[in-house]
Parts: sequence; C-alpha cells; structure tokens
Amino acid sequence: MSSPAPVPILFDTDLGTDCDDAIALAFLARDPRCRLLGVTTVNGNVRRRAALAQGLLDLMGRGDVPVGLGAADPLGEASSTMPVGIVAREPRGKVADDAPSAEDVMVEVLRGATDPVHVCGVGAFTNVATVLTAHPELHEAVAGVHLMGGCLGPYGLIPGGPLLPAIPDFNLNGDPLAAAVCLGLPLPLRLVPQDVTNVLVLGEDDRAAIAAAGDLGAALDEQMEGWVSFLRSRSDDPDVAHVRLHDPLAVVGVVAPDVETRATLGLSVHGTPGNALLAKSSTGRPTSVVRAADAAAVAYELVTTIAGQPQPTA
Ligand SMILES: [Ca+2]
Repeated sequence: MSSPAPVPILFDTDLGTDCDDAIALAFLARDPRCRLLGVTTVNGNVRRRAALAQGLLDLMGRGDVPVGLGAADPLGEASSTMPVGIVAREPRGKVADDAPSAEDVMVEVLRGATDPVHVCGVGAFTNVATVLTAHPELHEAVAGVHLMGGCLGPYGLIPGGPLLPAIPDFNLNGDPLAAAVCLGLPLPLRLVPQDVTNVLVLGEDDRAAIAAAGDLGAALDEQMEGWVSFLRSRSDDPDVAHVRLHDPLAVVGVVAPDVETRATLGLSVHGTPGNALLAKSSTGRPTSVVRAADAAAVAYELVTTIAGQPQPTA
C-alpha cells in the first residue's frame, strides 16, 4: 500500500524566543508526512527570527523553503506585559535585504497549491489574521488553520503536579485582536491551548536523543539550553525551567492526530492585551480545541523524526 501524500503546510512562527518553535520547524522539515511549503515570522524582530529559521532550514538541506518576514507589531494595542524577546543566538542564515514578506509567501503558496494547505500559527496570530482576512479568495486553498495559544483553564507545570489558575499566555496576548479575528474566520480551526501544552515536558532522555542528532541536534540543543537558562534566570522554581512542547504539539497533531483528544467548542477572547484569556462562548464559531495530549507519544513523534528510529539496546 502506498503512503498517503504528504500534507502541505505553511508555518508561521516567532522562532527565537521559546526553543519549541525550532523543534516544531525541525519536525515539519524532516517528517515525510509533511510538505513544508513556507515559513513566515511574526512579533518583534522578524528579520532576526527569519535568519534563525533560515539557519535551521539550511542545516537540514531545506534552503528551498521560502522564508517571509511578517508583522513586527500587533493589529491592536501592544502589550507591555509580554517583554520576552529573542533568546536564541544561532544558527543564523542569510536573509536578503529584499526578502519576501510573510504575505508574499503565504499568498504565493496558497495561489499555487494543488492540494489544500494547513496553516500553522505558533506565534502571535497577526500574520494569519491579516493574510486570511485580506484574501478571502484563497480560503478554498486552506485545509485548516492550526493555532497554538490561549489558556482555557487551570494548567500544570509538571506532569502530576498541582494545577494553577489560568494565566494570560504569550501568543494570544501578543495580539488578542488577531486572535479574535482568527476565531471568526470561516475556516476549519484547530486550537492548541497552553493549558494542555504546558505540562508536555520534554524528558531528559528525549532531549538527549534530539541533541545527539548531528549538527541539527546540536543546534536545537543550544536553543533548548538557552531557553531553559533564560527560564532559570526568571524563576527559582525548578518546575518552571523545562523544554515544553507547545508548538510541537500544534504541528505533530496535524499529521498524527492520535496524540491528542479534541472537543468542539465555541470560544471568545476576553480581557485587555497582557491579560487576555479564552472563554467558552455559546455564540463562538465551532472550533476544534485540543483538551489533552499524550506527552510520550508527542515526544516519540519528535525524536523519531528528528533523530531517527531509536536503536535497540544490546
Ligand atoms: Ca512560538
């Protein structure tokens, strides 16, 4: 039996802050079930984020994937309570002075698509909201929109640990207006909220397996160590300083939906930038919302794709 055709994917990212964007990008670039058609960057220094994405693509021999520069600022009011900038330093690839915009890349990919494309947004939702609102004629080329962000209820810091009250998350609060726009798009929407992903801690063995995957593994490990060190510098709580699989779940779930369970809910955005949360809403459009995920299954997908099949022990 032949394998199903790979799934076309556009990846919109704030790569360079949390290291999990880099892990998600590595999965998309290497997994044979995925056909990565474009990468676009969002939030703050989008040129530097693009250079970091280009550096990883070059390492993976995927310099063919177009990288576009997206919105530095949100559609609505900027939040002063989300101060995290770019943490990762390497690897940086070359981004031309006349590099395409995120809109250029997304529009060209969607216009040329022979099969509907999955649009995955794992940073603030500004680019996704802007492009899909400006180009309703391209909606027929979109198979679905997948967004990582929002917090819909209590969350844990570590598996089996106590639950903490819902807090404003980075992506939704990077642009709450864009989040509200995306919730209203007339397209199939899957949302991967932080209350589910936060407890998806990458175990030490799995991290070591990724780190051992050649030059790519070394680059990912440098980003993982940089991010964990940054978290340590901000909190004395040892439960805070871990690699968490927020964005990786958003992309793994596109091609391996068995790693998660979903519920169909109406949602709305409440609160001001910096304090915005998701809430269930009887008037919200039906959204496929991830409500639980199997951390071991997600990690297995990542490790086998990025580092290859585990070798049997002698
Ligand atoms: Ca991200």
